[in-house]
Amino acid sequence: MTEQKDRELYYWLRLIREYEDRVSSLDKQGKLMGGVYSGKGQEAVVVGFCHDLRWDDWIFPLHRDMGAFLVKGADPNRLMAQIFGKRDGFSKGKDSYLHGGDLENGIFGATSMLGATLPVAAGMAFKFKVRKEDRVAVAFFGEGASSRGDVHEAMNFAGVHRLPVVFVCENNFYAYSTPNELQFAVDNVSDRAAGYGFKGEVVNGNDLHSVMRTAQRAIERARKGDGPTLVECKTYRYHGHSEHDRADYREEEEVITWESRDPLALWELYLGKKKYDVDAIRKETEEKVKRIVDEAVAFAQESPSPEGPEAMEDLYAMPIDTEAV
Ligand SMILES: Cc1ncc(C[n+]2csc(CCOP(=O)(O)OP(=O)(O)O)c2C)c(N)n1
Repeated sequence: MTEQKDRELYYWLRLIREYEDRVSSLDKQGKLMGGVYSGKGQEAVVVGFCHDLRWDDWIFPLHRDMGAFLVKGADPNRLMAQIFGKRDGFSKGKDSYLHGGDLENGIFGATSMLGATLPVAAGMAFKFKVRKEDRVAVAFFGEGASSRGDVHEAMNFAGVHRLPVVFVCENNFYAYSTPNELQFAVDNVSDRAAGYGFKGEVVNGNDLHSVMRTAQRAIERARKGDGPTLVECKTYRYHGHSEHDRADYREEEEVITWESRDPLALWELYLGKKKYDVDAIRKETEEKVKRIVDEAVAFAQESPSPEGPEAMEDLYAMPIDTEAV
């Protein structure tokens, strides 16, 4: 990898970390609208899968994937306005962060109904195939969502039609408080891929190199018409399910063990082995991401709140004018 790319990937990891930390602290100050589901600890998954996508590919993030928005090209200012529930956000202040997609950048909003975006991703991939476009859909979901029926339906449909879609399971070992052993009876969620007729892979989701290698293979496979892949990334969320969850269903030793496999620390170790001046890179990057997040917060705070009547706007698609078609 070139030095430029090494640094760029570090920048994305750091930006997401800074953004997540700031959002958590703003939430504690009661300044935000809706729940906050921190993805701190899972940054390498979204960087690995979104970094090398094309602008015209689509992603379907899960509720914890704020970082995926940033890497896929969402404007940090508008994203923060979305999180504040302001008019400059993607859904113009009508909804919390969670449900606002950035359609101009190929980002579909998450749904409260877990797993419900996977059939949409399969549908999008079906459209790419019908139109003979070499575009790819990447659908993220948690291991908890993997127990849902529509996740099965989406994967089965994608397998039958060999659709250009990558299913990315972020297995952070707990669905709220439900541990893996009460969630599924197979060893790995990715084992299920065999039942749909495509490849399943397990990857260390905290190791950006492994994630990127696997992501590139899966995306390439989809792009050249060789069908879907199910990739399971084993990772860990540092915070509770949401900011109000103290997560005392987890042992402290377990949390510490995972924190010692931090994706950013691992990447710094790699940068050091390449003989770069890690302290200087960290300082420079931290300053840069702090500036970006400061600006995003200022922008969101200054953005107006929507007026009451605006609640009635943008609710329905305009009917097609059949005369004009
Ligand atoms: C169909 C459905 N069931 C339950 C919930 C409540 N719920 C919201 S998030 C969550 C945990 C999800 O776990 P997972 O899919 O593993 O993703 P994670 O939060 O761990 O990233 C639950 C149970 C929901 N939103 N939708």
